[in-house]
Amino acid sequence: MTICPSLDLDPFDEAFLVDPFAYHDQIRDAGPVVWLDSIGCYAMARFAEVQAALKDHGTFCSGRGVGLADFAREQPFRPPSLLLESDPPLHDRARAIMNRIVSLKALKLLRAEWRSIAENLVDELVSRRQFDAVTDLAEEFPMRVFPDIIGVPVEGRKQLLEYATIVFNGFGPRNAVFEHGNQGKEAAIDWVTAACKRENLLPGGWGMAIYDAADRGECTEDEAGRLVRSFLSAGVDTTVNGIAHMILAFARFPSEFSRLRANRGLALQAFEESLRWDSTVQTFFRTTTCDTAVSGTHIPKGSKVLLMLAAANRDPRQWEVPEQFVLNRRISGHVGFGFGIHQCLGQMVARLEGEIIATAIAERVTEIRLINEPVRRLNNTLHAISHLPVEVDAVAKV
Ligand code: OVV
Repeated sequence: MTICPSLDLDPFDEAFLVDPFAYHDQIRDAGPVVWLDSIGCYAMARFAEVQAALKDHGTFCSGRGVGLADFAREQPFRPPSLLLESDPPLHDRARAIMNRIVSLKALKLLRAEWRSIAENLVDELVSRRQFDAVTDLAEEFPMRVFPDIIGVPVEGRKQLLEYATIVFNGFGPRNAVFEHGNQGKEAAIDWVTAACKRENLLPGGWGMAIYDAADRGECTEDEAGRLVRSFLSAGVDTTVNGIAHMILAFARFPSEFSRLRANRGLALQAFEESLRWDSTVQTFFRTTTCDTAVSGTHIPKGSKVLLMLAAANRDPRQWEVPEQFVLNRRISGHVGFGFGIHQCLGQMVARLEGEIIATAIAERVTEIRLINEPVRRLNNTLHAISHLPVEVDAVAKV
């Protein structure tokens, strides 16, 4: 057995959260598994070990929470998610209900309408030349399409973004980012709790479809509400920041954006690669169910292990020039959506949103320039941007 190296580094302090990529080499190079004194847990940042741990859900479980808090010792701040914070067989039963709702067939129905919403939005932004790629685009587009699909009340939908901040900060320690980020957002919890109820969901939406499953006896009424909550927790801020970082990639790598303009068939690849390049969900934890060994390093039973997805997605052991956004690389297997049984349930929704935005931009814009550096919004889990002022050149009208 190798000795596990100990690092004096806090992956949730402000300097780290501002620029996590500046610290990943240190963690990856220290060893396949490291001990982080700052938070008192193990961490993995190399691609091979992160992917293997995600695959081995029997050893690296989710039911004790995927944040720093161990649900076996601490009361979670909300009832655990039946999908994210659960293990088989409960997880698989919940996932099956959701998979039937978020189906290829359901998504096919959305494409044409989402395209026209994206085209109208991008037309308007291009005519302005200068806009905020976060507030005017990356937040605006998902907010125009996603809440309608779930069928939540129109009044107060902005609360979805505030709620996501609370949820994703909650996976980290109770640090300054958690305290400041969550301040004044308490009302969002009440709004989401109400929005998950049967009587507040619109007929025909994915939210009500879960209650239909409850009516067929597939889950209880309480479970149905909690599954709606998963849609509302995971469905907005993730795609917001995925789209924001894709636009940032287009601005930082103009030759790759030109390549996309020359071949719009690369739109989906562009979104996928942007997710590898700057992974929205930076980290999730697992808890070991038994003593185990990872590449020769012993990890005792009941340990919290930080899986650094974003670091794995830039591991030079796996990727060539990982810090560069490159459209034509072989990208399958990246862990931006996770891997294994918990792999992102909404990944097809996210991809559809990303592909549609990449296409609409590539059709209308020849160049995207940053007017200012991105303004970061620190979050314990998400790599997030609050403002991204850009200037675009419109495609010449013929
Ligand atoms: C992937 C994710 C993030 C946050 C919340 C949930 C899932 C949930 O299932 O509630």
